[in-house]
Amino acid sequence: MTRKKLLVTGGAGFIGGNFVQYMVNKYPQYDIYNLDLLTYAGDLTKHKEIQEKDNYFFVKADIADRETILNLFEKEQFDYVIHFAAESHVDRSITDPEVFVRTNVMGTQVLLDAARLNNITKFVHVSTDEVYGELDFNPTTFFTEETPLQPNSPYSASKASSDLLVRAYHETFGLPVNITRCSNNYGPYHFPEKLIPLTISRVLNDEKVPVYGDGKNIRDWLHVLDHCAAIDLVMHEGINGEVYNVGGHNERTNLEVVKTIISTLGKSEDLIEFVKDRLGHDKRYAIDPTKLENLGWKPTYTFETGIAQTIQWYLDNKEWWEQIISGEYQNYFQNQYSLK
Ligand code: NAD
Ligand code: TDX
Repeated sequence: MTRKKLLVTGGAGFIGGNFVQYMVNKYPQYDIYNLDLLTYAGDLTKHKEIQEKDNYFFVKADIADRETILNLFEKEQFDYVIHFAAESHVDRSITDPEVFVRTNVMGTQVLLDAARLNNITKFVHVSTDEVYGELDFNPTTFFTEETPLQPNSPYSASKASSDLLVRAYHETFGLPVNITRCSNNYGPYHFPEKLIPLTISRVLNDEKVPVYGDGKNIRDWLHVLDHCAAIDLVMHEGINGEVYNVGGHNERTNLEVVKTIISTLGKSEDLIEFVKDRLGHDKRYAIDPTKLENLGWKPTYTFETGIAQTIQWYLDNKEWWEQIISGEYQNYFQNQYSLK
């Protein structure tokens, strides 16, 4: 039997990186190709335990480079494409939106063309709940797959645009696609510009933690390994053309998240500093995952078990995040925040 070939884009990043490791270990019978441009958010040191495996391959490429991508697809004849590669940080999309359109919209369109011309079995587009805009604080309202798209940031607008292209390639060309829209992920290898790893790394260094506005905005936290299992399921069992929301009902205010980390690490809440709010800051995200649960998915982490495991991981893997925050990240941090 010929081996299945799986192309994972963005596999040097946070979620794509966890997914590559999960798939390489779970499916020795699949060849897993990790395609990544290695931007500031990509790093391959996380893959030292799988890089020698026979079923893992790395390709350095830009998803928006049409010629390279078309040649690669023609040569390798992938069965599955799982598309994570993106510019992913909302704050960066506020200061520099252009690269978000190039990578998230144009890059996705190049991949869709390559997939369409090479008869793939499935294209899974990893999107976000942010495309739905924001919810109010009424705890009984949730995003479903039917919620209209109302993105508020340049990041979420670029993701919504890519979602619409994926949908159109299914309707127009019959491309076998799924779109997944997940809530905020957290877990190992989360880049320290995002709230949870930023807080853990700064608290461990006894540095101030910037909380936007009043800290009452709500996010719905999903452990990255529960997300990986969801994508594995959608890839194999998802009905072509369908959207699946991924989330585990773990809503917390930002302040609750920051205080949980501070108390777990035995530090003082004096480290919290309220700073200027994010522009267009979405109030609340919360996912109704019923459709995916009906397909057979169930999260295994609660926020309590997941955050404890994640904090421990950052304690055990200091060299990984210290190497990141000591480089170009310093300039980013100084420009983004004016902390005392
Ligand atoms: P990340 O920023 O950690 O990683 C993105 C990866 O994409 C990096 O390895 C980067 O080098 C690569 N990349 C960027 N531009 C590229 C290009 N032009 N060509 C090839 N590779 C390129 O992102 P993440 O947090 O792992 O998010 C992965 C996906 O999941 C994104 O599509 C994001 O929109 C989506 N998502 C993330 C979250 C979250 O909480 N992190 C939640 C919902 C959805
Ligand atoms: O320094 C900070 N202070 C702060 O209060 C940062 C970085 C964030 N925040 C707040 C803003 C948000 O309400 O914390 C919340 C979480 O912020 P981020 O970690 O930047 O995530 P968010 O903007 O919610 O987006 C994330 O989830 C959806 C991912 O980065 C996106 O890629 C994904 O689509």
